[in-house]
Amino acid sequence: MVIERLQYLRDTINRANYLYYVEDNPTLSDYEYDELFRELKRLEAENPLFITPDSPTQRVGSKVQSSFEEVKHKYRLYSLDNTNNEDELRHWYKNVQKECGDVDLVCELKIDGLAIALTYEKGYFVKGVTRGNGIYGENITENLKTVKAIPLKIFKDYDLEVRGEIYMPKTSFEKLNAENLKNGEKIFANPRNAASGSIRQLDSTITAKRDLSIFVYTPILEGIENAPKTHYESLMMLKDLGFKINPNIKRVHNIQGAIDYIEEWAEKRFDLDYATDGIVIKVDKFAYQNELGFTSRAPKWATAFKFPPEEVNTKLLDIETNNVGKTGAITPVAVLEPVLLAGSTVSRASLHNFDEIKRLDVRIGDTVLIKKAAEIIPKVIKHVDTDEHDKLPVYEAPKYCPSCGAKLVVPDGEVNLYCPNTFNCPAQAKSRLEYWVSKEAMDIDFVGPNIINQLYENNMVKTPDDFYKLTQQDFMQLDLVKEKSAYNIYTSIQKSKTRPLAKFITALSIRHVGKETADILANRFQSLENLMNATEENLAEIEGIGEIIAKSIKDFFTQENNLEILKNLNRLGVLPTYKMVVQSTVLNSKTFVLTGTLSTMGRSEASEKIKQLGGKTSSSVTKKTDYVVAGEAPGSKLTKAQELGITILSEKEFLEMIQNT
Ligand code: 1X8
Repeated sequence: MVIERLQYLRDTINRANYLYYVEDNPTLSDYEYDELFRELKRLEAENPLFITPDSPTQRVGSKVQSSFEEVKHKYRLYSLDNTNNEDELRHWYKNVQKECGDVDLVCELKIDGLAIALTYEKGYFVKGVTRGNGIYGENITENLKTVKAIPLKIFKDYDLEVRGEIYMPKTSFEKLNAENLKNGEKIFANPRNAASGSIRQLDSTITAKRDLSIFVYTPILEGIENAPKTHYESLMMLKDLGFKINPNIKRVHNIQGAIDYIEEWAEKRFDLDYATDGIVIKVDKFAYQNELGFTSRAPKWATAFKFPPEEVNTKLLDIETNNVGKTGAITPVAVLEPVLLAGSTVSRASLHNFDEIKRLDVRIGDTVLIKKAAEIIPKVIKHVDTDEHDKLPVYEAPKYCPSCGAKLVVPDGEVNLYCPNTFNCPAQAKSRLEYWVSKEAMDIDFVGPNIINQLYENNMVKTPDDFYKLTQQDFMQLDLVKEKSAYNIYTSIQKSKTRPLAKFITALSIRHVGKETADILANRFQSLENLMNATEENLAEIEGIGEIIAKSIKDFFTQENNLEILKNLNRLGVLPTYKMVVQSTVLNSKTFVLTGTLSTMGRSEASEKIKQLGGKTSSSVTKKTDYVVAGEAPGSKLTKAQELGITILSEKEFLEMIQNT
């Protein structure tokens, strides 16, 4: 009796969920739904042995995890090649035709969300994993169970893997941000980030409160009896199994059909309640797909047309100049009348530097065109020629530092304005101190902008050497710092005393001396003393360091207050270390470029190994590159290397090379 009632309640609620979240066709009132749900919860509490994995009560989230387990995908998730012009698209189809003749294509919207793989066993949802790098992903099963459009049980008892895209509807994204703003919580930049942040919550009860949905677009048909023979039919199969597929799919007979589809959706996509960033085009027949096969990173039987980055006009309200960086550079920021751009509200944009403002003749009060490429901060492209523009005063760059009032300078050959006051400028000093503790530099944990601000305002730390004068007791004077965190702060500062020389040089925030240059300097001079004694000529001769950098370094080491800080650091026991680089005959002075994902180590680990063995790494392929190491899904760097005839190493070859030395 109870068993039957439980079965009835589960089925009724699951059916209502399906109609509401998949078919978008509500049947029960909220009240009726809640009544049934409460009864189910009560009966399950009384009969816990009868709780089934597909019960709707399993969707509320429960587990708090400390991290997500990394899992290897059973079937690799490939990337999609993409293009943003019609000619390339026609070219892609020509290549298809060469192999298969005229073929039908399926056009689908490209959803701007998060790719995931769902595994079903005997019809039950058992595992959900993020795409990750396509080979490894994170197990987010508990969180995915809270997404109501994902069936916990499908209509056939298949063992099946499907791929799809998790997304947050635009309206839910706006609502979430409005609420978070009210509660002083995190504001997401766009629906994609909101979806990603929500589905990667370690506490699944938080995920359960977020409105997430999914479109499923690919089944893995291995082992399915009487499996469909075309992609289009496989989408129909997914629909029949209870999955939510995108309704705007279309089968066309040639590339013109696909181009018409792209044109149709170029504007219509803005009326949808989910973000799309392109159109996916796939060869329909699996027999043809198999004939075409894959490149190392993507199927040849599919491609994506990416919509061009969006542009929009808005008003330039102000140009903010109070941002003083660690090198003293003042970066102008455009303050804009808020506008919606590519799915997020934009109220600030980059103006790069004052030269750019002059070049664009951007004036406060102008209507400006702003543009956003995927994931990048929006940027001001130009002013719009209006009658007002001519009446507005030409923008004048500031002359004095907004923080300390010093006269700003433009060093020779530069476009940026700099405050020359280093540690005597409060804003610059804080930026420098923040950089000192950062991962890239001295890597001091537990000291963030808030602690630095307090230390600075209380006159406890004005320059980096001051960090090393403080005791655990000193830190306990700070707001919200108790004994334990004071201890953590103190020990991580002490631990940083013996950082490698390269990190120490990086931490000094010498203009033009970032991580890469600091590496070169550390390897060349091997001690701070040697570096300080180098002449400008010595420096300028080093490969990778020109006259401008040499001058900047020399300037830094001639300034009295810098020398004072360095002397104090030394006296306080901050003694950077230098480990001789093991010279490898094979790797010595060779330049490597890494592309794609390595399965045995991260990119920074690989870089580190190359450097330890005397090689160098670079981020772009040029004639000077000696080796390109191609991991999984390598990008355009591989193509470039092939064009230039540069030796390409597989991961295995690379490992052999470093192991043999
Ligand atoms: C990525 C996506 C695909 C589809 C939709 N949205 C995406 N973001 C689709 O096929 N309908 S396919 C895909 C991929 O293969 N990387």
